[in-house]
Amino acid sequence: MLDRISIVGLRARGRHGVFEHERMTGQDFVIDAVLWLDTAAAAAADDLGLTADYGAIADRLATIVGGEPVALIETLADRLATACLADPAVQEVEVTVHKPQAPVSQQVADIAVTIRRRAASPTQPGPALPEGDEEQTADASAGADRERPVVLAIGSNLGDRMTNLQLGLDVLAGGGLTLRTVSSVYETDPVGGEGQGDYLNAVLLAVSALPARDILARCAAAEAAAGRVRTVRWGPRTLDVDIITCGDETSADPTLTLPHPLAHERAFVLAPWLEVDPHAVLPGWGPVARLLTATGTSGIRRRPELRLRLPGAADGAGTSTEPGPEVGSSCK
Ligand code: A4P
Ligand code: MG
Repeated sequence: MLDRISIVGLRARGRHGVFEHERMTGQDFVIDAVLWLDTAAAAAADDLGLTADYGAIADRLATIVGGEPVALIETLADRLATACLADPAVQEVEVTVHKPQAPVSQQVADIAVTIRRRAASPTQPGPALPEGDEEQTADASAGADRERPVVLAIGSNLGDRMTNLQLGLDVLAGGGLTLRTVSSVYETDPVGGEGQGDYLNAVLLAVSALPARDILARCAAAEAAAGRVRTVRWGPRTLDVDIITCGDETSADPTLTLPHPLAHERAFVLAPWLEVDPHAVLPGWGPVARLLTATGTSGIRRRPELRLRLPGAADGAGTSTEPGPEVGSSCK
């Protein structure tokens, strides 16, 4: 028998809908989310870390409502449910999206859609591993009981790129993955995939005792919350989250290759990583400073005026929205 935490009447402005005027002017959406989870351990220890942090979840929901517009409230509800399930304590969720100002010809008090979703496993939703990967999975989980440094790279080149990146941080944080440092944001020329727009990239330093595959599941949940749909390899995306390193773990599994197989040649990973860790070493490849000298930094522009906020950080530095014209300084 599970317990319930309810978030009721969260109001946020969004631009969701099929009509042009809905995209232009926006309207209020009201969200209810019921989270099913076991709160017994948290209650016994009186420890927030053992339950769902409803404040953090409410922040994520508001970010999604205010973020990339979608046509259907069904789609919005699905993204909100995914964000709730990214908290590993949450086993099941019911999300209601109210659209009281929906443009319908009859006079109505409210239009709402309610969906119910369950975590893929008792603890964490995540991508399924291919058949026959059990042995590899066991390897990837080795050492899971001790905390180790994790380096993540995030990138976006579709929609409101800063909102997508911030949402990525918000969904990734917590539940066993502690974000410690976020680099500056870099505007970068797209690598691979013709005819797509520039990316915003950043690197996150984190620590975690989670098995690498659980961290990958959190990456997938963050991508899903930002509305990522996998279409073209190396194609444009609202949010891409890659694990660059997970301690000194190595894996050749295509589902989770560690270190990331292309990190050594990607200036859009190396430059922000070097910024936050001048002594960084990419296992198997050597010092990041040397790798960056080899790749060079053309096509990489630091955007100091764009700032990402570590979830829970009390420094008051909010997410900067993207100003219109390009004003970023060149990266050496
Ligand atoms: N996967 C395996 N290892 C990892 C890992 N270490 N971290 C698997 C994350 N995922 C890993 O990724 C495909 C599969 O890789 C996943 O199912 C996961 O199980 P994807 O994100 O679905 O597909 P993708 O991103 O289109 O392909 P790929 O090969 O992962 O591309 P990348 O390496 O993510 O590169 N240019 C600029 N300037 N900035 C960018 O951020 N990003 C890309 C995407 C291309 N060009 C870019 C940028
Ligand atoms: Mg990727």
